[in-house]
Amino acid sequence: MKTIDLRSDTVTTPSEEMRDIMRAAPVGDDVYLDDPTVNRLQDLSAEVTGMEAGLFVASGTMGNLVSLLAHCARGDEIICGKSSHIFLYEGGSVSSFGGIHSSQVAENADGSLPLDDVRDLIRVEDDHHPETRLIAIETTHNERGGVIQELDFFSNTRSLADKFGLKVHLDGARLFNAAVEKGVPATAFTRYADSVTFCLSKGLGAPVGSVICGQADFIKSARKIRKHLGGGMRQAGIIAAAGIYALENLVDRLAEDHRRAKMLADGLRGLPGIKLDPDIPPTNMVFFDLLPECPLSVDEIHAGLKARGILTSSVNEKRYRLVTHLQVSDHDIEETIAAMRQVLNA
Ligand code: TLP
Repeated sequence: MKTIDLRSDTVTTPSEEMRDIMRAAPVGDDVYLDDPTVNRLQDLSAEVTGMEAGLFVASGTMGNLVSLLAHCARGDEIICGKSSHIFLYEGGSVSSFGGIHSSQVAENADGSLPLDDVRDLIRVEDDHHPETRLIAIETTHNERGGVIQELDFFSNTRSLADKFGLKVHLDGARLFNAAVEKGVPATAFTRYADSVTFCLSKGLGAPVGSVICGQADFIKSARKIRKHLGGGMRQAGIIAAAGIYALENLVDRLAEDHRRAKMLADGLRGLPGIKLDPDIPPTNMVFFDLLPECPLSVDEIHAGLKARGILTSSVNEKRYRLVTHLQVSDHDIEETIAAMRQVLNA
C-alpha cells in the first residue's frame, strides 16, 4: 500500500533527476568560499529575492535564528506575531542563544500584524527598557492556515520600521507559495524586508536547506554567526545543487499543490463533525477543526487514516492540518477524501 503523507511539505524526498544533479555537482570547501555550487545557489537566491547576497543554511529555524542574531544584540527586543513560527516553534532560541527579548501581538486572520498594536509596543528610550530592534513577519503564515497578507501590509510594516529605525525580517519559509499564488515575483514581498529566510526543503522538494538573503554586510555577519553555530557545512554543494534545481524547475508547480489543497477542501467540506478553516485554503494547507459533536478524537482519526495508508498531523486536540506537496497526486487526494468519509462514517 502506498503511503500518502500529508503531515507536512517537509516530507518530500528528492526525485531521481534531482539526485542525479546532486551527484554531479562540483563542490569545494564552503568555509573557504570555495564551493561553486553553494556560491551559485546563494547568487541565484539573492537574485530572485532582489537582495545583495545570500547564505545557505541547514534549515528555516537556523535561517531565522542566524538572521535575528545578526540584526540584534543581547538585551534587544523583537516584535513578532503570537502565532509566528519564530515565537511558537523554534524553541525560544532567539532568547536562549541570543539573549533577545520578544514582544508578541496577536495576528489578524490573514497573518498580518495589527500595526497600531506593533506601534504601541515600540519602546521609547528609557533606562528601564530593552531596545526595540526589529519586526518579524511571516508569509505564508503557517499557523493561520498558509495565508498570505495583502501587499500593503508589507509596505506599511516597512514605513513603520523606518519611522523608528527598526529592521524587518521576513520568515519566508514558504515565500514562493505566496508569490505563485498571488502571481507576483518574490521581490513583491522581500523588497520591504531587510532580510528574508526561505526554505528549499518544503514544497520546493529539496532534501535539506534554506537560504538567508539580505545586504552584503548583513550576510557577512550572518556567515560568521552561522560558523559559530557549527553551520559551516564544507562540501555543501551536494545539497545546494538540489536547491538550484528546485528554484529553476519547481517553483511554478507549487500552483498544483494549491489546486490540490482546494480539491481536498472541496471533498472534506460538509463531512459530519468537522469545520474547515477557512472555507477555501489559500495555499497548500488545509486546516479543519473537530466540532464538539464529532464522536471521534484527533487520535482516533489519525489512527483510522493511518490504517488506510494516510499520515496526517494535528496542531492540538481538535485542530488538524493537511499539507499538499509535490508527492501528492490528484489520485491521493481522492483516496484521502474517501478514507475520511469512511473514518467519519459519512
Ligand atoms: N514548519 C514545520 C513545523 O516546524 C511546524 C512545518 O511542518 O510546517 N518558518 C515557518 C513558517 C515554518 O513553517 C517552518 C517549518 C520553519 C520556519 C522552520 O523550518 P525548518 O523545519 O527547516 O527548520
